[in-house]
Amino acid sequence: MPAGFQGELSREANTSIDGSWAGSIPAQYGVAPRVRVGARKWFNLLWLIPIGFVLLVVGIAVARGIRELPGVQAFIAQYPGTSSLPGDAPVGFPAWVGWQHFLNLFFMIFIIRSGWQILADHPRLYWTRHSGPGRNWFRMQIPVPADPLYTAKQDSITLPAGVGLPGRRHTIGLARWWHLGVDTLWLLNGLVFYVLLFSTGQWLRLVPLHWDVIPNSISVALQYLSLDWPVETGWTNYNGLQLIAYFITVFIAAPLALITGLGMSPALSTKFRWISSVFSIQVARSLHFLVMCWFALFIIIHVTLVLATGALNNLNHMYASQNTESWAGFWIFAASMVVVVVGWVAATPLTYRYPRMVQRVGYALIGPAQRLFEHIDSKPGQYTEKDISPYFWHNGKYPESPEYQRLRDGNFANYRLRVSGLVENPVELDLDQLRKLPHHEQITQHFCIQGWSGVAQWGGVSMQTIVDLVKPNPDVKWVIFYSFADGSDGGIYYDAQPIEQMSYHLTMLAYDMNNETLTYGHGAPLRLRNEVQLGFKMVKWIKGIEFVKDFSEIGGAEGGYNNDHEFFGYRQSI
Ligand SMILES: Nc1nc2c(c(=O)[nH]1)N[C@H]1C(S)=C(S)[C@@H](COP(=O)(O)O)O[C@H]1N2
Ligand SMILES: [Mo]
Repeated sequence: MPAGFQGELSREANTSIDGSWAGSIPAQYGVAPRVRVGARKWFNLLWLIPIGFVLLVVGIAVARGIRELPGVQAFIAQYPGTSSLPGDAPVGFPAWVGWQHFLNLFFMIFIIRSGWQILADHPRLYWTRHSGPGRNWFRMQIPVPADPLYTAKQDSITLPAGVGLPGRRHTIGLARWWHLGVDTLWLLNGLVFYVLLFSTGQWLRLVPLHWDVIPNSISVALQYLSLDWPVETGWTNYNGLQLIAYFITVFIAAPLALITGLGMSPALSTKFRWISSVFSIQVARSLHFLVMCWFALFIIIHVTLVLATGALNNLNHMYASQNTESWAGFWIFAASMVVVVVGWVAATPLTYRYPRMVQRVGYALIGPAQRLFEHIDSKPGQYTEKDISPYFWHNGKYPESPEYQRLRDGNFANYRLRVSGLVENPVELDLDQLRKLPHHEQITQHFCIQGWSGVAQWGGVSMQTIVDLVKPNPDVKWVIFYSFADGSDGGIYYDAQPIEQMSYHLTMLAYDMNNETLTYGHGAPLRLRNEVQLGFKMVKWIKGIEFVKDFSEIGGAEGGYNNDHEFFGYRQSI
């Protein structure tokens, strides 16, 4: 049994979620979503509701008026709404379309709700990787307070009950298991859809094949707006507007959701440098949000029109694979809605009651991809000094122990980093000794699980140097980093890192940041950097390092404080 800091750990791992969640973090509701116009004016998006209503009324009046014009009537007669289809295009909807349509909508509910929860953990969007105050173009939170030690965790907000998944403030860990787990199912469903679409010829009905789709869709828009609706031919041939909307949804929005999602992975961004330099995590995140807006808008308009333009017939198409006016499709649709509502209502209480189960299922689905990306060992050099962010968020719980306070008061002259465990040569190093070891420097980007980012220059010692110094036994699999600071539920903060990653080019202990001594807020005197992982794995205020076989005896046995207590996972390359 390696000697270490285990007595200072909380031995607990949360198994349910209640009022004591995340250090009894109180609810905090933020502000209604707003978008920046110009340099400092903010537009409250709730205004879109009345504005949209007025625009709709005006649009209807205008459309009704101009439909009287002979030129417009001639235009509509020439372009009634549909382009002609090739003779061999299939007619009607096979049953698989109905199944896929249902699964798609069922999965989307959990994906969108958990996506909102993830956004609520850092309720701001940016177009630049320097996600500092004043740089956001969208926010659901007040401007960043002046307090220099304000943390991103303090900035997180609560969503109204039933909206976010799971719902409570700062439940991003579990929201991510929902989001990433159901995403894999949604992508699989989408893959099957693509394969069937192209192997059955159904794609002919979903891809615009003639330019006349443009005048046709203008004509259809006019017809819808004037409330004198186009003839429904959905069973055989979508009208121009349907065609464009479905095409964008299936062939542009869905792939973009995947690509922008991957664009937020720390591991991938160190590998695909060119693309991540141009399209930073924040561009990916903003676009990911806009894709969600497209889906939400599409769902609202699609459902409205399905129900308003011959509901029974439309529901028969999708739910009963028949082109009739019977009630068959309606009843299947109604039953499917019961499933949707039960799923919607049950998801939150289920998550609070069985969070580890939600995590296990989520990890079973997305874990293979996360483990795959962890093999990416990138070299330094992606960023230069001019890329350093002027503002770097603080996060986590600051150290309060008298032990730390004494060391800090003495300018860390009495600080000793204790490196122990299953090693040939355990060492204790003071800061002078650390500074005498071969110097390692890197300029890298930080990816917090909450979604903010920043570039900084880190100076210190490569972890490889420490490994060479202490010579771990061959059976060491994990390296535990212990902090002077407690976590939010008590017991010191710690994290387990895979031994392989200790030899990566971008894994280091930093004592300098941006050419100055590491500050208190950012982890003085020593913190970890491991750039294939999300920020929560990078322990600040390190007091000791221990090499072990496994982490089943350590803390709550989940491989890190944030996994013991907040379900963040123990390997997070995405
Ligand atoms: N000891 C300790 N280390 C910690 C945390 C913490 O709460 N306690 N938070 C982590 C999280 S979530 C992030 S994003 C980074 C933030 O580092 P920064 O404050 O330098 O930006 O530190 C990580 N290291
Ligand atoms: Mo974080």
